[in-house]
Amino acid sequence: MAHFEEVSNQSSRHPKPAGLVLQYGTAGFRTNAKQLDHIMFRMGLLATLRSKKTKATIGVMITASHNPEEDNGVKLIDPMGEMVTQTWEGYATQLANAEQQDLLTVLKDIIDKEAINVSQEAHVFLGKDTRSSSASLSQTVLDGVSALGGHCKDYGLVTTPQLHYMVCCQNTQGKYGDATLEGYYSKLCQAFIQLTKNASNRTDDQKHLSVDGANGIGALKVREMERHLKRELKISLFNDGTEGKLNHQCGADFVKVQQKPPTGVKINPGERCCSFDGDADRIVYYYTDSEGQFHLLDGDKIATLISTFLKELLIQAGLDLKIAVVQTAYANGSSTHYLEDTMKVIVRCTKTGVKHLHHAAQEFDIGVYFEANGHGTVLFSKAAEEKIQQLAENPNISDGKKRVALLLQNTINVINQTIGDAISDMLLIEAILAIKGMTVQQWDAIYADLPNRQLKVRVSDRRVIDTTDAERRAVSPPGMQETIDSLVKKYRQARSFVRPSGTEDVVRVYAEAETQESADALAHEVSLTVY
Ligand code: NG1
Ligand code: ZN
Repeated sequence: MAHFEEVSNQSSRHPKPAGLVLQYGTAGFRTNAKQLDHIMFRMGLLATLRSKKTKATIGVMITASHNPEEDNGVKLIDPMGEMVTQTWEGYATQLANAEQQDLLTVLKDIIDKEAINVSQEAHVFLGKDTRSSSASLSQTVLDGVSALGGHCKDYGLVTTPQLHYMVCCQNTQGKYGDATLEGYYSKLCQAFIQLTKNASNRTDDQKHLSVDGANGIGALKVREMERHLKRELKISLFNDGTEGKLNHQCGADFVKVQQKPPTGVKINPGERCCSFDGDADRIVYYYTDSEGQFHLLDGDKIATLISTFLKELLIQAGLDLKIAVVQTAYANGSSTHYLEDTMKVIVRCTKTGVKHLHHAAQEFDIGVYFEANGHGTVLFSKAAEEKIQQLAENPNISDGKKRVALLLQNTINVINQTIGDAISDMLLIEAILAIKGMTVQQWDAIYADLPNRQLKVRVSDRRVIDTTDAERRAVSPPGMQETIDSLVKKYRQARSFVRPSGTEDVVRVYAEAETQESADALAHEVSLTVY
């Protein structure tokens, strides 16, 4: 077949280093950028096949998120803007690891297994972050797409969630919005401005927010968006990439893991600040108090704020919709208690990785999902959106209920439901704080986090650790969980678990306890049991 000759010719320009084995992990392929050229070519091929199979547009995003600038990565986006399915993650790994001479065989195997009509048209949307390696790697994806006769629209520099959004808009024929950056900014910002009309007398201080752009793509996109905000949100942007290094001593991951403010941000006591990560799909908030003490408001606090707001609106609207919060093992124990015992919302715990949270959230009318690190969004079922629309259009309801229905509609519109999105989450949080007339301190005071610590341990083979119960318990190596259990018993309000990372060659240790000293000591002791 003509295409295969072209694939064969082109692939010799993007050879695989013999013996190199990489795996499509939680966030796609991710490693040092120098090892990724052949991967990009092959993911261009695979995205084209996925498009032929689904008869829809598929996304390819080049980023390594919060990892260092020297790394890069790639992930595929399925038609509705969600992560690619598990079977295709498997194909991605097979294709990535095929030695040069076996590439066509593996490709044909996928085509046969999936009964793909190779002459079907294919469309791919491509995006990249600001890493220095991203430009040439994205050219290589283009080579892969064209080798199989696919069409590629290159969006250039975009955040990961922006590309997810474009793919969803394209495949829903514009029902979700226009598949353009202008369309994205105007949908989100118009909804934000409508929401803030429900906030009375906002002062300039309340409209002001400091944003740490992690020296990445999020900073560029915040700048692009600003004029759409019509001064309803005044952003002081720090770490905008003009001086500092991507993710270095800054960004959401740094702030969350180190539990301290990023460098490069001017923080005035009491003022709201937030940090994005390197591809702007995560956000965390924080402030320092008058004593200089740092306060972090992570994904758990964000999920609590959003679910409280939505639950109140549903009660006011008289809508009987089932709302749930989806978390992972990293969720602070205090947040889970607060949500279950005080808020009385359903809480689910899934494995780490947004695809797991996303799927669990889809089971409810409204599913709020957040990883503690600030990656998350809210999903509304079709039925929930319809009920809200019917209420908004009902001529017989009171003005009060009408206002609540419109609030819910604008809340839906400010949210990027395809994936966690720092920009969209920021607008939603800012709108909620404005509407509730709430300061960051009042938000923080909803519940007190249990002190916690996260550590990384380098081991020779992290795969020897196998877990169960949403990664909260280790089933191998034998005896390890029993040791962890006995260590946990030494401390009050303590919890700890270990799991192999899906994105780095490390084992992660998490511990929480009544005091920071206990959490630190427990994390340290548990890390010594990992070998
Ligand atoms: P791993 O490396 O599997 O722990 C990390 C994050 C995930 C998720 C992915 C993808 C933690 C503890 N883990 O996964 O939540 O965001 O990266 O970026 O934050
Ligand atoms: Zn990210």
